[in-house]
Amino acid sequence: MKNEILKMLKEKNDFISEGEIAKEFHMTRSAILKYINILKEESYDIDFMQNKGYKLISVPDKLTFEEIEKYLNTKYIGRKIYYYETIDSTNNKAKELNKEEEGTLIIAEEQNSGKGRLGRQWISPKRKGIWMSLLLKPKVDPLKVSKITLVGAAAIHKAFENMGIKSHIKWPNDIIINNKKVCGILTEMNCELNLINYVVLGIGINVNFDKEDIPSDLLDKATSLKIELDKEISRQNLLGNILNEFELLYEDFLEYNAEKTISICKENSILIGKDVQIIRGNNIKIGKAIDMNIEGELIVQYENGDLENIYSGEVSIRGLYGYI
Ligand code: BT5
Repeated sequence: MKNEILKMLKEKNDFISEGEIAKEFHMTRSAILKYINILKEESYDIDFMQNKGYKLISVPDKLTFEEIEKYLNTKYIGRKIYYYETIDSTNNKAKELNKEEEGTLIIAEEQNSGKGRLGRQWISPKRKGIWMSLLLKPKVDPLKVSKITLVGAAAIHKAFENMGIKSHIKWPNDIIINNKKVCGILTEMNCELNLINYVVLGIGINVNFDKEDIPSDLLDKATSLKIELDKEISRQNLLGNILNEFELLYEDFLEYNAEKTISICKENSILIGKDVQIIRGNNIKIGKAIDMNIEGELIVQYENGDLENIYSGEVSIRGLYGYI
């Protein structure tokens, strides 16, 4: 009922009398007041005037379904959202919720054990970023799952572009602005032989970080949209945009082997054409990234002319002179 009252206040965008609300929802004035107070506790700013009623003044900067719905035009991606103020890791929660339907989104304002790849830590301060995981159930060969990371990267790149933000994709799981990482992706899968039970696509985006939010040891390689653009970015609008772009590219992945994703990742790659280090544990080789194939593998050429197709997940790629 609280959400219905909120919807009514939003639609009216002006004062609305207690009588009108009471009539619409068949409730008493004290019941209305109870729900208004709950909304206020959730940081909705609601004005009240004796002879005019209630008016919604402002909504909180929260990534709840109610607040992003107006930006969404998806069929199933993000249509059900589990929202948390604080959580250990949205990827862990998504795994717990694996029986939910495809497209369910787990989102938190803050993670206290955010995870990167290979057990690395992902810093996720409160309300400064988008920390989310999508539950997916693609009916494809498990070998194709690494491509979903690229679908996520391409969707984020496009959403940034829609909002006038220029970025590059660092194969396979980073988005880069001005040579620093603004977003990382962690894809995890649960499968049996050739059947996928579920995939969790975890996305972390540094949106409104200030420099002080970045630990000193990451300052040379991490950044945020706010730092690079010198203004706050609406997380709600950005999240809606990402989910919209993701659904289109995910459908292309399911039907057409992700042709659109591959071309976005190729055209906006920060690695192709550059000398790179290919790091497998303690083994480091130097080569040049020359292309990406339709399977989403990075093609590297070594000094002796040999070519290698690199499958995402098996290696780390670094530029020769620093992070990129
Ligand atoms: C990644 O790992 O880039 C994947 C990050 C995925 C995070 C999301 S948030 C929602 C979901 N729930 C989770 O628990 N995780 C996912 P990797 O390529 O391994 O990069 C990790 C490295 O990036 C760390 O070792 C740090 O050096 C650096 N790092 C940590 N936090 C960062 C941040 N907020 N921004 C940029 N770099 C960061």
